[in-house]
Amino acid sequence: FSMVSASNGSQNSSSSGDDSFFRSVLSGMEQVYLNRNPTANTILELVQSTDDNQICYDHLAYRTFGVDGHGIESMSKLFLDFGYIEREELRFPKKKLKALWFSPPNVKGGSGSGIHGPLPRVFISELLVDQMSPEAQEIIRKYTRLSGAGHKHSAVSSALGCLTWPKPSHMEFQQLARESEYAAWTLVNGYALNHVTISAHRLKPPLNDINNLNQFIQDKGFKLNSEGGVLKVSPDSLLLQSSTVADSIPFEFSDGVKETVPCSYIEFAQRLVLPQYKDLPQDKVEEVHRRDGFEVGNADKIFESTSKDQLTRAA
Ligand code: OOG
Ligand code: NI
Repeated sequence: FSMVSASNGSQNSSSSGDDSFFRSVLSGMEQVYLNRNPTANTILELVQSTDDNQICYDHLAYRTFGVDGHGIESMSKLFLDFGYIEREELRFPKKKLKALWFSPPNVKGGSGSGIHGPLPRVFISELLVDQMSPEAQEIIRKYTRLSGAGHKHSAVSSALGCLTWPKPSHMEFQQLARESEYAAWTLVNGYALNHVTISAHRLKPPLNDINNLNQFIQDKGFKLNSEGGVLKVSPDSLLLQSSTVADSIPFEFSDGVKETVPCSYIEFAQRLVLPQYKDLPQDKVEEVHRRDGFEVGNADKIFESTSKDQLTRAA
């Protein structure tokens, strides 16, 4: 009799790959993120140690250059191969960005914390490189060209914490930053995890209310992104988000200049119960009964978590 069954709870279905391998890849990305970003690392520890909270990630986010295969599809491939489904597109014309989000497969298991909990949504954006100035395009295309087939190995790059192209000069970084802080961020951080998002409503009270969580984070001395107000609220008022200001890390440019550059941040999201499920008893409410997806107005402000304005503003 077969000892392995497709329904043994480990979700090793032939169509969506091995869950344990997939989570190991995500875990590598998470490790790079935690090592580089002390704010995110400390906040995760603080929230977890408060009342022995289990952390569920709402989503993971990545940034890319939308040019010659280096865009969203370079990073989405991993997730699609492991059962994720492409959902909606979001447009940010002023920032010259577009994004896609993906929902996770319905796998059982994942009873741990973080990457070992319920699989998160994924939010991947790309810079619309064609719309940039010729000077900016030249810099971006120089590095994506130097990356060769690197975009086919974005997951390896993200999990190892290395770029798929050589380091830029300080001048190139600055020139890009003047036109698009997103572009400059992506040039020095590549496929590194841009942020993880803690699912606020899946924490124990009182931190399951995002306002309490925000207060908790600020009381511990961390700065939240204040763009358009600390709490970002969707028009239907069912998706509430906030985020820290990104940490900075020392970076040595190719010309020897050493300077700190913005790295990653951590986000918090509370998804409220949809109106049609408002009468469900609280212990019957699951993630599927809550507001799904993302919101352009919220996201537009959350992008600013790595901006110079937010990094240099007084606390
Ligand atoms: C993504 C910003 C948007 C969200 O949840 O709406 C976002 C980024 O900074 O790359 O994370
Ligand atoms: Ni996000």
